[in-house]
This record gives sequence, structure tokens and C-alpha cells, in this order.
Amino acid sequence: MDIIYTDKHRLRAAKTELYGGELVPPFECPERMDYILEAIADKSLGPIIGPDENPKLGANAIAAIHDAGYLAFLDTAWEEWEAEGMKGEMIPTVWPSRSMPSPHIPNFIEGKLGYYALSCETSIAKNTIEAVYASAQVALTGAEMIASGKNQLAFSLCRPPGHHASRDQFGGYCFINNAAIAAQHMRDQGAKRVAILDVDFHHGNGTQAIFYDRDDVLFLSLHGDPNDAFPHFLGHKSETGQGAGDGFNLNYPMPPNTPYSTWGEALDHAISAIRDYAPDSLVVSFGADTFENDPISFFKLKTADYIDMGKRITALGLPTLIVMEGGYAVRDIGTNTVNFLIGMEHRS
Ligand code: SP5
Ligand code: ZN
Repeated sequence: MDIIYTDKHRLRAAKTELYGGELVPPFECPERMDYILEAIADKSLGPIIGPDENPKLGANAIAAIHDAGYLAFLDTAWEEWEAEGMKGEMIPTVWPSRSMPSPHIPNFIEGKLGYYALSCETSIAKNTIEAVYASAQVALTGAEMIASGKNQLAFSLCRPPGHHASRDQFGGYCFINNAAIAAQHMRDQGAKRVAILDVDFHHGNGTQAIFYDRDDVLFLSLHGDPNDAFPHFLGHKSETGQGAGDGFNLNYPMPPNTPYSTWGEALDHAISAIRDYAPDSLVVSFGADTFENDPISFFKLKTADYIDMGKRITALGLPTLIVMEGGYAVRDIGTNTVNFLIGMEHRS
């Protein structure tokens, strides 16, 4: 399977994450990619190829999915922060919260930071945005390979991840929604319907919000119940889409300690919904944070389960782009991710 990857992810090297009232080294760290690459080499998967260098590839998709003001904020955020003499990394301290509805966009960087943030564990640091755009390019290159018919399968090894990023908010370690821009690019290149299956432990709130009123992109997410897990304020079963998108959003929230047997039943349900939708292509938002030893998550999937997961999804027989999302049990992320890829390669 072609694997799209660039070392530019290393530019995303924040030193801080606000966790449990302390500033800790971020769970979403560069070493995640090293362990995945090592496991890929061990199993001789590949080839590993760099992203397309054409800066226009997928530019329309990024502009279609994200708000222009948000993108402009990301572009200059760090400079504005430094210019104010701030000593640490960018962590928001104020939001337009429920008691301050209908906000204006402030001029001052601390106000803008809160306006465009959906959570505050995701510190913005120097060069973060360069890595974000490189990650988007990795996603778009994979989308192009599927859309052009060159590939039936491809793996965009994106870092930073994307599925928590909405049209105009970053958070949950995400800035540009890689899966969403990939799906949009497939649509722009002629796919009539695209399905996005999100199997990261966390609900793909950004992806859901982006496509919530659309029927040309079916979104399905299996995740920790938002009553108990990040992002807490989206991902309930009752959220099924609106307007033209009514019926085209499917959530499968599951409780703490869910084993693969139960998780797999939800997967089978999602797979049959995708089959009924009959999309031209599939995007899988893959996170390895469903693993039993993930430090911030609570499902109980085991290493061998990822092979079976891949086999079940690939049985759909759809042209499929896999996009990397989360996974924080760093020593096991390589084996678990590669097992999923091996399962995905079982095609008849
Ligand atoms: C892409 C992705 O996987 N993003 C995840 C972002 C999660 N950020 C918030 C983490 C808060 C975790 N609290 C867990 C308490 C466990 N004892
Ligand atoms: Zn996650």
C-alpha cells in the first residue's frame, strides 16, 4: 500500500499540554511517527512517498472546508503572540462561552485565540502551522491517488491529526481537518458520494460539524461516549444530521471498558450503512487510541483486533484512503497501526 509521509511533521513540536491542571509534554508527539515508520519497515509495507509538491493541489478543498478568517488567524497567530511578548506557548484563557453568545471577533491575539479554539490542551507553538499545512498536503496527495483511480488503497500518515478541527476552530491536537479536505477533494474530482468512517477513540466532532447539513458525504463515528470522554459536547447518538444532511450522520458512542466484541458490532452496523449508501470512495479516520493501554482513552481493543478491523472495513471493496488521527500508547502505536494496514490489504 502506498504510504504518504513527510518529516515536516517534526515542526509540530509543542512543549506543553494542559492536562490535569499541569503543563505536561504533549501526548501528540513526534515520536508517534517514528514508531509507526519502524513498524512499517519491519513488515516491509510501503512504498513510503512524499506529498505532492504542487501547492495548488487541494487548495480549493481547504478553502471550501475552512473559514478564511480562521486560516488567516492560524497563519499569523504565533507572530502576533510573540510580538506581545508572551513567554510561553499559546494556550487560550477566555472563550465566547454560553453566557456570551453572538461574539464579535476580537482584534487582540488572546481574544482571537479563544474565539478560534474549542479546547485548550492544544498549545500552538513556533512552526506549528507549517507542520499543519504539510499534514494537509499528505492527506490531499492520498485523496488525489484515490480520486484519480491510480490507487484502490492509500495511507496518509498525517501529523498533526485533523478530525477535531471544525470549519473555524482548532483543538484536540487538530488544526486542519485532513479527512474532511480529503473527502472534499474526492468530491471536487468527481466522486458523487463519499463516506467518512471515523474509528479514532474520540468523536470526530469537527468532521461531523463540517458535513452535518450535507447528503453527499456520509459521516460515521465510533467513539467513547461524550458523557465520559473528550470532546464531551458532541457525538451523541441523537445527532443524525440536519436539512439535506438529515440521516447522513451516524454516531456510535460506547461506554468505558468497551471490548472489541461490542465495538465490532457497532463497526458491522456502520459498515452496512456505508454499503447501503454506496459511496464512490471511503475515507477512514484511523486512530490507534482505542487500544487497551492508551493513556487518555478507555476502550479495550487488543493488538490482534486491528487486523480484524482492517479486514472487515476492506471487505466493502471501496477505493479507500486511510488518514492517521490519534493514538498515544506510543510504544504500541506502530504495531497496532500496521496491523490495521495489513488487515486492510486483505482484498479479494
Ligand atoms: C486526535 C485525538 O485523538 N485527539 C484527542 C484529544 C484529547 N484531548 C483531551 C484529552 C483529555 C483526556 N482526559 C483523560 C483523562 C484520563 N484519565
Ligand atoms: Zn483520538
